[in-house]
Amino acid sequence: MTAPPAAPLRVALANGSFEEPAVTGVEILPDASQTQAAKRVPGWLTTASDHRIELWRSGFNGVPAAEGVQFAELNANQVSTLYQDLPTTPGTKLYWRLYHRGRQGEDTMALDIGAPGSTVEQRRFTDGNTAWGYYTGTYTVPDGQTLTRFAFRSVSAAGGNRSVGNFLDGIFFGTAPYVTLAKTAIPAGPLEVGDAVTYRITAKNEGGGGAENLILTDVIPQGTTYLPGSLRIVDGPNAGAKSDAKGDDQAYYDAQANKVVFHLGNGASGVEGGSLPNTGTLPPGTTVEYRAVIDLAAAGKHISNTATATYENRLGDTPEPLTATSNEQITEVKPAADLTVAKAADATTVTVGQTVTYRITVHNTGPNPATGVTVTDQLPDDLTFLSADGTPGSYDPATGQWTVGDLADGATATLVLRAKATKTGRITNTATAAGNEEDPDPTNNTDAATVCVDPAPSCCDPCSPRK
Ligand SMILES: [Ca+2]
Ligand SMILES: [Ca+2]
Ligand SMILES: [Ca+2]
Repeated sequence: MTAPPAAPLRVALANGSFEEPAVTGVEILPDASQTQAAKRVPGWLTTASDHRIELWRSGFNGVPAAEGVQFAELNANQVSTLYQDLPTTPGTKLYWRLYHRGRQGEDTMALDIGAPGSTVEQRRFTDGNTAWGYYTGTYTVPDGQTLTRFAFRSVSAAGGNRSVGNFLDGIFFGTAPYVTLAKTAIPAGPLEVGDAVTYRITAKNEGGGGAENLILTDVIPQGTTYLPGSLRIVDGPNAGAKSDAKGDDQAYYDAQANKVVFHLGNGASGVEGGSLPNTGTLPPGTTVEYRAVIDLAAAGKHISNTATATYENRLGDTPEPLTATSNEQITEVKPAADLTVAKAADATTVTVGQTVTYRITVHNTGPNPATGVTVTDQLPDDLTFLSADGTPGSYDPATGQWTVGDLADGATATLVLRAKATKTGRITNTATAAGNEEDPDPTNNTDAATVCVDPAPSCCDPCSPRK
């Protein structure tokens, strides 16, 4: 199993929507550095000497949140900067978006990004107190910068007091979504023709932003047949069994293209994919499965298959289409050989003392070579063994076993078996073939021949009841 490519280092703000911890009305709480405090604001730090951050509940003083039910005021008791420091990989493109609003009138704040201690102003935002302003942008991490500060600085506020005003909400700063797919087969194998195999695919978003319109597709592997009614989202959003029909839920089987399709993530529907949060929010990602039965054509081969997904990065101005490919899942299938047996006698009626000659053939209809082939044909007491010619192989009259050995795909072996009739009556005997490989059709492994033995000299029909 090949491993999927390693994901780039994820960058994502924590608590960017200020939803944690839940507050009533307005609360001024310790920042994330104050680990001794039971109730503090995770993710965010402030330059204020009292380490306090002000959170508002949506609707307090008539101000609605831009996203979720809470937002922040930039300064609590002091004029300060609100920030997070995030490990970054130089050269990485980071996306940011935010909502900003004035409190008493038009407030202005600056966004500073860079190494801690040497941040650079990216942009200023001025918004009034009647609506939230929405802004987006990008930032590419410079050479050598392995820690990046993302900071908001109060510039001015309508009331004249810089510690009042500048509401913030719905902030994202981080890397693009990056979906990884991991595929497994259960059981791992080797499997036999006719076995059912469960394919399970886990999608995780190792990026920062949500993976939008996430659609996973898996073409049913060559050498297998989709098992109807086996679509399931095992865990993650919209978990549960899904129908094969298209449009009624988050998955379907496309018989024409012979593929399964899953719409994944929050808000996924019968018509479009949803949004898969990053693994900081949803560590196990989301897992789907379906089942397939192994075809005879796959006998002795390897079944290999990869799943793919399409999704979008919507952090920028226009959606960026992205794809993900799983590891190649390989399942070994044991060889199979369909042996068939035919048996005939040279005459249907003989007299006591005459020789009966049987011709027994064993044929391998494949698809793989057969090994260790034997045909068991035990002569009944009323027949005395005379001779046997196997082509190939030899016949042991004591055990009744014809040891054929290997039989190539399409090959036939023949045994000519001669025996002397010693008693009148109807004699039926049977030849049965077996080999080391799985036989997908055991019903044709046996054949029988019947001979009537008359008394010598002939006087009557020995196969009719005696008088
Ligand atoms: Ca919020
Ligand atoms: Ca369906
Ligand atoms: Ca057979």
